[in-house]
Amino acid sequence: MTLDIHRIRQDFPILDQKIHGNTLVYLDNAATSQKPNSVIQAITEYYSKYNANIHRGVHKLSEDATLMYEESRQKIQRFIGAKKSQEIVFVRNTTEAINLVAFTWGQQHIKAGDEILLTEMEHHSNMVPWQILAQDKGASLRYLPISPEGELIVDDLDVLLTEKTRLLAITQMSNVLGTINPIKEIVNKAHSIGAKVLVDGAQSVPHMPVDVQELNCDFLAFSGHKMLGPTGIGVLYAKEEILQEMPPYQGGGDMIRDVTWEASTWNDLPWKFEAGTPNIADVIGLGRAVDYLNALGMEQVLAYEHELAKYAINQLEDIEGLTIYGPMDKPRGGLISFTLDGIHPHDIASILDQQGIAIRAGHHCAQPLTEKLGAIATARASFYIYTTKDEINQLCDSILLAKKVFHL
Ligand code: C6P
Repeated sequence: MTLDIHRIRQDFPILDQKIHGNTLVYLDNAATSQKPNSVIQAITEYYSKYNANIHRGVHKLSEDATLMYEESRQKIQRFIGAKKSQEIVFVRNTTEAINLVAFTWGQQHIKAGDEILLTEMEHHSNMVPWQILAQDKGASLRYLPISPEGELIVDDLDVLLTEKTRLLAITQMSNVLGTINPIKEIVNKAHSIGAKVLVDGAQSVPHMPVDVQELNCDFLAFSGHKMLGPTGIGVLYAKEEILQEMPPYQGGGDMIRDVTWEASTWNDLPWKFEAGTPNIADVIGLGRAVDYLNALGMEQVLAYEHELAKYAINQLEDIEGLTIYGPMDKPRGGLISFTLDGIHPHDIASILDQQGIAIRAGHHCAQPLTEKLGAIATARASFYIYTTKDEINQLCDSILLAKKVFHL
């Protein structure tokens, strides 16, 4: 089954509008995706029909809200192949999920002299929390390098994974290069020396099948807003035995079992990590986003994005003075970062905006990587299930127009 893109587009009301007089071409999906009607409706329905706090009331509205909230958790459990729904913790986004691990598991397990291994293609969200932790504990950070083609030099793990390595924190898909990393092989190597592995799934979970049991990763972090869901909701997956041992991240309502004047005991998983009234509406919205993706099939989503990336590379390669970053002849995520001789990426993005085309320009929260690529910034076009080849043609035409504007 192939995706019916024109049918899919009808589910996304935002796409049907003019920007500066031109039909919107939304190519900033790696930053955040658009939302289908079903997700928007799920949120409206919650607020208009059964808005109530969860896990507290015995009244009907509270029971309904609790049911829907916990049902979303089960949908997400199945979506990523987790063993139990207790392993799914709701947080705000990928960033919060990683911080949660750094400030709980990390505080517990990282000590002076330990090493945390990252890669050169990490987003700031998978660097800065580890920098803070390492500085606090007197641990050190090491980085698995990338090749000139924008792929991890996996063989270097044999040197970089040492008996001091406690954690490897790695992205499954680069938000700058589009590289898809061989996580399973990397997890096996890290586990063989006793290190835990955190996978940043911000760019992978929305775009490809991800099965945590198959990957055997210890932690997986991802955001709802990049996978058709609302903003303000994200997920931390962790193996049950690890979550059991981790101390809570925040204290307050819902995460406790018993409280006395002196001390408290903790609720069962996963609520031990969900202090206070959670983001009920957006959890329900995320559940609906998962339904939408399941109906399409993640294999199909991945195949379509591979096709789009290949098509875009073929078109963009023909533009003189344009440099594409990341693997060129391998299946890669549906995003392309590029620079154009003589025009700053921000100027490209501004000119494209005038044509109704939304792309992102900058370091994409991966400043060290962008510097390593020898660029101050890149322009990035990122695709999703509603992107058409015609939109990629428009992107290329507008880049040619930008060259004309700059007399290049
Ligand atoms: N990257 C981009 O335009 P949050 O902001 O917490 O939802 O996601 C953070 C994050 C973590 N890891 C990776 C690989 C990411 O790509 C992102 C978000 C966006 O590339 C916003 S900077």
